Order: sequence, then C-alpha cells, then structure tokens
Amino acid sequence: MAGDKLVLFGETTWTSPYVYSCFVALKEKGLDFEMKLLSLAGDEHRRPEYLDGSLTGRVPALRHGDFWLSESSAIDEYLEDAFPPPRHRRLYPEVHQDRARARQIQAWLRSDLMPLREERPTTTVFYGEKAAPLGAAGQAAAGRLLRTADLLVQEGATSLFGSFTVADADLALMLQRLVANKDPVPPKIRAYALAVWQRPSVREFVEHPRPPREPAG
Ligand SMILES: N[C@@H](CCC(=O)N[C@@H](CS)C(=O)NCC(=O)O)C(=O)O
Repeated sequence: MAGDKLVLFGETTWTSPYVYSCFVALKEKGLDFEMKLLSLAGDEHRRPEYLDGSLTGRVPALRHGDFWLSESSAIDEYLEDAFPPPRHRRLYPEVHQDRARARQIQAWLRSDLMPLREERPTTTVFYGEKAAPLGAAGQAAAGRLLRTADLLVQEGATSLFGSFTVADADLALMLQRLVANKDPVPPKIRAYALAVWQRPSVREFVEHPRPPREPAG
C-alpha cells in the first residue's frame, strides 16, 4: 500500500483552505504525489467518476492506489497513519492530549467563524483581493478567533505544540485572513502566523502560480 501512487485532487485557483491543509501535509511527509486540478466553476467535481471516488464531490480528495478519501482533516490523519513518524515527519503532536487538541483546533476551524470566512475569503490571502472593512458579524468572529489564538499561542512561539503540526498550518491560514488584510492582530499572534507562513511546505502552496482572477459578476 505504501508504494501505491498518491494523487491529491485540488482546484484550479489554489485558494481552497482544505486543499492547502492536505498539500502541506503531503509535503511535510516528503511524499511524491500528483496534483489533479478540478475546475469548480466548470463543475468538474460533479462528474460521476469524481463523485463516486470522493463520495462528497468536494475537494480535496486523496487517492492512494485504489483507496479514495475526502474531508481534509481525515486525509491529514490518514497520511499520519499511512506514513508514520519517525520515517516521515510528524503531522500531529506525539502526546495524546496535544494530539486531541490539534484535532479540536482543526475541527473548530472547519465548522465555525463563518462570517470571517465570508468577509475575508482566501482570495484576499492568495490573490491579494481587496476586502471591505469587517462588518459586525465579521468583527465578532475575528474577536473569537483572536481570543482563542491568544489562549493557544505562547509568547514568542512559532508553533502550538513545540514543533510544527498541521494544526499550525490551518490556524495560520485562518489568522492570515486578518493579517493579510491589515486587520488588527496582536503582535504575539501576528508573529506566530507570519512564522508559520514561512514554512517551506506552506510557501509552496502560497507561491504556486494561479490563473488570473476572473472579474466578479
Ligand atoms: N469539510 C470539507 C470541506 C471541503 C470544501 O468545502 N471544499 C470546497 C472547496 S474550498 C468545495 O469542494 N466546494 C465545491 C462544492 O461544495 O460544490 C474538507 O475539510 O475537506
């Protein structure tokens, strides 16, 4: 199984925070993999062969040999199990309570903070698109994110658990929605987000060429 080919299904604009998480995980593991890019605007993710494999019809999906898996955090965890440390770099903390915390952060970032995700879409991070000032709902979500990050991030820390984990990649991207838009972010949290943003696996995704942005409307 470990010798089987790995394919990550992403999308053509390279702006999906979920594809980002799995891309970073694969890079951290040092694995060879092929990227297959689907045009969401062209409904390529709704084709029967993709729906059958992914089950959800969403990106990302991972194909490992003939095994398919979707849902980004399930993919991250699968990669940790299929390509475990020490041979492959660790994606989750070793201590079980820290590991649970990392999974909690991943689940929370995927299920909450909707107004912030809407008012600060990842196109503002990856394409530098301009965003309007945060509205009341966006400000409230930003406040909750920053309050939580303040509890999680130690002064001067560049990772949550002493060394990089995939939860850092996910949290840093959520924080970048504020940092990249020059919204107020306390120095400790900003420094943490910027440090994670320098990680080579993260840089590879951030700097990947993107097609010109389609004009809205
Ligand atoms: N919970 C999923 C969310 C995946 C998701 O929402 N992907 C978006 C792209 S960012 C997608 O496929 N959208 C197309 C659609 O839902 O039709 C995960 O973590 O992988």
